[in-house]
Amino acid sequence: MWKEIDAAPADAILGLTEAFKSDSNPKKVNLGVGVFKDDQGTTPILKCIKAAEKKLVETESTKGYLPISGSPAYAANVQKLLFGADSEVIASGRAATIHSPGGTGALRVGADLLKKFRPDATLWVSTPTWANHKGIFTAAGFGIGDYPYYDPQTKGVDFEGMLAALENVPAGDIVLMHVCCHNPTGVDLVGGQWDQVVEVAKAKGWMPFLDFAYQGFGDGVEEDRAAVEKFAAAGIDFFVASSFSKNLGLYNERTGALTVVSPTAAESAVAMSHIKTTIRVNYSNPPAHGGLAASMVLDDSALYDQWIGEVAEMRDRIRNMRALLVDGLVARGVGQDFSFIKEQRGMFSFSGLSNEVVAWLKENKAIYIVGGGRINVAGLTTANIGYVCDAIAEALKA
Ligand code: PLP
Ligand code: TYF
Repeated sequence: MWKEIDAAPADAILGLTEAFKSDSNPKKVNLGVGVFKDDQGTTPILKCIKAAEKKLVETESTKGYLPISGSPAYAANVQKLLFGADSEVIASGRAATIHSPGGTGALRVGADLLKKFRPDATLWVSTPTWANHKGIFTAAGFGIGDYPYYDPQTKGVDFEGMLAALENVPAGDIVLMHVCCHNPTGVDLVGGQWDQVVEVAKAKGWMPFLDFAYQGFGDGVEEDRAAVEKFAAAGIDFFVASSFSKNLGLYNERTGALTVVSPTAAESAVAMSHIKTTIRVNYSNPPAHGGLAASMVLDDSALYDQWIGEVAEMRDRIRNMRALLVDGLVARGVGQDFSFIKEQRGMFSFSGLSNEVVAWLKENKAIYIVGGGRINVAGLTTANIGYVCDAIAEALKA
């Protein structure tokens, strides 16, 4: 059946990894795909996860199916992490959480669910956003709109433009927002700005859909959830897609969650019933291993403390590489100001490097950067930082 059909284009980010793998240059550096790497350039299994997995092997007694929504203990742990253990949302039972296959799965289940009850809604995304956001919601049948977000002039958030656009989003539409460590720009809203966004959501009646893929990579696991707590306190409907891919390093275990918050527990029960029917006709029930391991870490105070330390280590390493990159460029006499890279948060830096420079670095130096100039800062190591700084300095002079 495929004779007459053109091949689909490779994913812009994952395709870059394929090209990187087949590059024979021994100096090659992958600053493309957003996975954490340690200073040895490997994506490690966290020590807390290794310990949990050891226990799991000893205690696990079945590979029988999980419920459609995943393990209830996992859902309870996710809620504690999202809202804080003492949250009113948890006490009043107005959040419904399911274990999804990664944050991507959470976004897709949420999108399919919304399509049933808001079939004519538009999905609004930031300019720019993670490319897969548009793909996921388009696949679910939504039209896409965009709101201003990144201002290349200030290298910060165009908050005025964003707020003005959100004021005009019709009631019933859906607005996707990154809770922290915005992908690809690395710039986030600050506390008071979130208060204003919450007020607009409440007044205008659109549905906030929060993407929370990097909890702990900004300022800390608890600090990073401040925006989620603000939406929770507003008593409105909203969705959260969260993920343990990055902060627990569980990338290939597909460990995420969709949480649907409603004004009342009764509504929440109705929401859960429809989430389950949405999942049943998709993947039926989630894989177990990642959720069990995550839950074990979150339930055990020693493992939890170890995890908090490991997240801090990842966060600090990325910050350190930001500083080495900026200082390395200054030391090589690069006139362009890159100091903003130190202020950006999370794994990514919107570097301001042009597509020409990005192409030159790939062609001539085997340094792989996503089009648009997004750098995965975690791809930098003390071993390759000198090479990368030399190359960027040369590219900017070329
Ligand atoms: N959302 C954003 C903004 C991301 O950057 C990612 C991963 O890179 C995800 C969601 C989902 O990741 P996963 O499906 O691996 O949990
Ligand atoms: O680098 C990024 O922005 C992501 C990373 O299944 C990613 O695209 C890769 C694979 C995947 C989900 C996210």
